Amino acid sequence: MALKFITAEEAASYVNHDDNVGFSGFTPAGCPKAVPVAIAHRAKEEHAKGNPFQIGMFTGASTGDKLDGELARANAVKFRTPYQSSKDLRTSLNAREAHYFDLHLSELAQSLRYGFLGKVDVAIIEAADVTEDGEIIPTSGVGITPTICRLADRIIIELNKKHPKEIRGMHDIYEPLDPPCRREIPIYTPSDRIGTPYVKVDPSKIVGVVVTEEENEGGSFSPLDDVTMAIGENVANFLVNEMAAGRLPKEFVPLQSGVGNVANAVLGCMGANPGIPAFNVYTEVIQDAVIALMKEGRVKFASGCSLTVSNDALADIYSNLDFFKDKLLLRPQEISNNPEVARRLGLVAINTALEADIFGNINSTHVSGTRMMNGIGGSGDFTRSAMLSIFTTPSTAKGGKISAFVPMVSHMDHSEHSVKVIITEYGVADLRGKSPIQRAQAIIDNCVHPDYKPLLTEYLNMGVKGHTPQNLEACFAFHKELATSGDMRNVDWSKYKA
Ligand code: 0RQ
Repeated sequence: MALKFITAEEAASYVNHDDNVGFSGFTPAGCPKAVPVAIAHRAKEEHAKGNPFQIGMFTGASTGDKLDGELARANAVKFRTPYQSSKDLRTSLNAREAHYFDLHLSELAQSLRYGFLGKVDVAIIEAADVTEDGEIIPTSGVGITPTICRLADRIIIELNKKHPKEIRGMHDIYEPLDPPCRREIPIYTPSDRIGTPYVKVDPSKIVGVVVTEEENEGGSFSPLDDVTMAIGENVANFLVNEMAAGRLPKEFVPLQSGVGNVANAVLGCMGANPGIPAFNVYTEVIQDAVIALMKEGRVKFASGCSLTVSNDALADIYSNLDFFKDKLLLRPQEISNNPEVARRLGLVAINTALEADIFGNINSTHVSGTRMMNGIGGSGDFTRSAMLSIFTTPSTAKGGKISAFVPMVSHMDHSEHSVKVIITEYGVADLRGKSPIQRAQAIIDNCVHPDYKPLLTEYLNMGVKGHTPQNLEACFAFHKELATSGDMRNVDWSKYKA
């Protein structure tokens, strides 16, 4: 069947008010750009005429500004799931202008198949190639592409010429069957291929192909500072000690690491540490540090859902495909983040906390318990199922006015039952096998900023009875103090003592 080539504006005309739209990609990698911008224009035009125009959005994870940013600014978002990190969308979610459902990333595709989230009307897919018989080669991120393509009534392809057709072979597309027919996902090492190198769709559903040459919306990393370097070194040294103690195999285990500067620094420090052998990565986002370590022979293979790399790193990969093609594999997020696979491979999972409490519970998402930051992302998929789940965080935020460690988290994403180790620039709190009071002591001794150690020690010693000595009158005193004086260091416990 011949493909129909259309403009982005024509493509946007296939998206109607109230439609649920699924987008390819994972982080800005692999997301469509031209069609979302055209949909945002259409929304603004309709709004100017006094007509409603808002869509429901299913994405892989966060997206680029041309997707989330444009649609949020056009007030075109009715509903959005799962992870986001757009400043403008965040503002809109926190103003409750758009409804946001924060979901574990591995669960989205099956939730769509199970019908939990409504219909998928349209799928908009960035592709490096598409054939007349319906074979789509994704670009640098996969996300939920296979599932939305299968479920959607209409498929729009953004054929982005910035991504070479020759990346065919870098993807492994697999969708599990649904219960009661589901079998094990047969991945036993990160490099195992279990699917096809393309997404196969019914070509009659492709309503049009928009040819683009859109630049990748690749971010950049801040220069490493003393805090991120110290966290990275503490993680690397901790892992070397774990190997020496025989708690990690000498061949090492595959690594999962979150996104951002800390994650990049951790990977860099692990690569530089001679005590850690060359390792494999089984993760969601493959960042710049992985690519650099691959070139040095320190990372042997990386399986992920996206190449969330700077434009320079992506250009490097594309101009050296012979080197990278047998070392990188991009999978749907249902597989890259699959708890079954994470448990089987025995991952070391490293994610970043927004806030932790002294008993080991983690808040990854809500500032002061109310304002959404980004979302849980894949952190829950991995934390619960990894062999060793580590959270990293700088000990303070906002110049020391906020302690990353509080008596009780103001929102909980990962509980004390899943979190095994917490690491800051000051050191490592190993929480395994410890009672609540022992965990609190380990965190205060090893991770908390010196300004907050006396305050948290005093909290622990208030004489509250019970297994976990939470003072229900005082457990949010840090947050209340931040709201009133703007500095958690001003907490005065005498106000809370009888
Ligand atoms: O604010 O940007 O205004 O300076 O939060 O903090 O230290 O720069 O760290 O960029 O790695 O983000 C948890 C949000 C950390 C992220 C979080 C302020 C701080 C700064 C960012 P500014 P940093 P990062 C992979 C796996 C959840 C999901 C996850 C995240 C800004 O890592 O979203 O792990 N993780 N997914 O000043 C108020 C606090 C604060 C605070 C930090 N306690 N209160 N503000 N900040 N702590 C992703 C995917 O799955 C795709």
